[in-house]
Amino acid sequence: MFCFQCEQTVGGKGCTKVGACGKNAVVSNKQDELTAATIGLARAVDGKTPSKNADELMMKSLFTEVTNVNFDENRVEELIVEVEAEKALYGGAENYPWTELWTGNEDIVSLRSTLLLGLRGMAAYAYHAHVLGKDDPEVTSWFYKGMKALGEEHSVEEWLGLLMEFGMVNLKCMGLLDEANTGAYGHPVPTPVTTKIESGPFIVVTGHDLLDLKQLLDQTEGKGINIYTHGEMLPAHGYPELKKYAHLKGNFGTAWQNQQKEFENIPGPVLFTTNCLMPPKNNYKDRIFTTAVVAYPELVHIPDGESGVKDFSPVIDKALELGGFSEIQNLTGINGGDTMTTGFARNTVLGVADTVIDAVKSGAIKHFFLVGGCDGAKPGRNYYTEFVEQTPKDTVILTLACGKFRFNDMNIGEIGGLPRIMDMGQCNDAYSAIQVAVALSQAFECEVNELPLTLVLSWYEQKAVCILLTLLALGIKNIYIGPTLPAFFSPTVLNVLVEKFDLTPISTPEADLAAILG
Ligand code: FSO
Ligand code: SF4
Repeated sequence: MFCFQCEQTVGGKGCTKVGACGKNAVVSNKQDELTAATIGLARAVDGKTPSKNADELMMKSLFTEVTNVNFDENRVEELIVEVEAEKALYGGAENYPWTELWTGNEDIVSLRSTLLLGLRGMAAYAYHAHVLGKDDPEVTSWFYKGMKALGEEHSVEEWLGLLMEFGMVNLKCMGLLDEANTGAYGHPVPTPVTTKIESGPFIVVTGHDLLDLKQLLDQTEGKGINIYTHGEMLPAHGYPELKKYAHLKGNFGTAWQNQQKEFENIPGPVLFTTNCLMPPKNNYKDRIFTTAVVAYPELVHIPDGESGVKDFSPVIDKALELGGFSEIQNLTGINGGDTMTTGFARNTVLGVADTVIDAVKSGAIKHFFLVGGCDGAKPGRNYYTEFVEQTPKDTVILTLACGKFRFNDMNIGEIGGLPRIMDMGQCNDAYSAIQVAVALSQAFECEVNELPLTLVLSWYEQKAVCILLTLLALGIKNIYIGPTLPAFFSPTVLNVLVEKFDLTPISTPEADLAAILG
């Protein structure tokens, strides 16, 4: 096996025996085979119109290969068989030799891998929009274009061109998901979320899929079962059509890398709708349920239902069987706070745009930071907590994705009636952040790069890769990135990114803040 797609890759170079994520060599090789088969499908479909099934297979296969999503060799094998059968309908084509996916000229491998990993990330977003009935032909067709391109020779310039084109397509895709989520559940509104867990049966839901949460809320209504979000599901509390359910009570736990501790002997089931699943420990293995493309051997999987409705009875029965805590649990976030406010997506922030603009003009707000991205287990990630703690009182912190659990229970005050930390949502809500930045640049009649705004990002897996490519494609410069740089950036590629986009590796909060505000 060889895999270097995420930030926790062994030695910062690559996992070669077993993944630091727990993925074994058999699964890893099967995922490479699946990648090679989807390149074959893209080749076979070239010049023809793909079926809906082909489109779904493209998205599902790429999503399946994302870090911490699928650990089940049988499920990956099934997908390979399905892709091969679909490919045959278009007259077939050679698959890419899967053992050569990560070999060749270092810079070409780097560029090719960056495109593939970006496509994997985008597939997750496209899939969430797709289950809500939203597809965009440009996004869907780019999966074929991108996968076909992966199997071809290109110059460095051509690869960079493809990456920038992809970045703009991913912007469309995040916009599509934003439209799907807000269309189905309304625009998020600021919502304080408690970290306390009430007594009685409960279910924890994690991942990004709001439709799974909605169906579970419907199926548990009136059953005396409370629902708690976890990780990337926290922003669900801000959506009017989800927050209206009285039994959507609060948030359990923090970011994904703490799950093996937080789920220890938990008296309720946990539903994983996307990533980030870690190999479950024996003391809670029987309460973990997966759905959609998430899979792990021996765990109960909730299949896609007839006419789009899943049957969550096994999860519900488990919640009733386990019965929950016998008394209220006064849990808190990492810094001891018992409330995590979310719901500051684009509609809310742009709704108070005049206040924000006046505050900038009067000097009350000196700078905006977007401190966002994924969380992870490395100790260097304390940088982000310390960075937020050290930001001056006249600055605002926008945040998104699961990295925020390092500071989203802190109360660092307000400016002009607005909290200094504003949670815009999941990683895909980077779309909201981009809309806000564009609106501010219009209001101040300047380029986004001239705004008093700095992006301080943390990355872990491939969704962060597609978002980074979107930001670069938009011409956003001076992004700080950490905790370490991707292993799949070769020194030459990194040089290009640093020279062209001023991409800056994080150093210390003190030094970076001084450089940014200096
Ligand atoms: Fe986190 Fe995991 Fe959104 Fe990622 S839960 S790390 S970028 O999958 O998805 O932020
Ligand atoms: Fe290693 Fe990350 Fe790949 Fe898992 S996903 S095998 S940890 S590089």
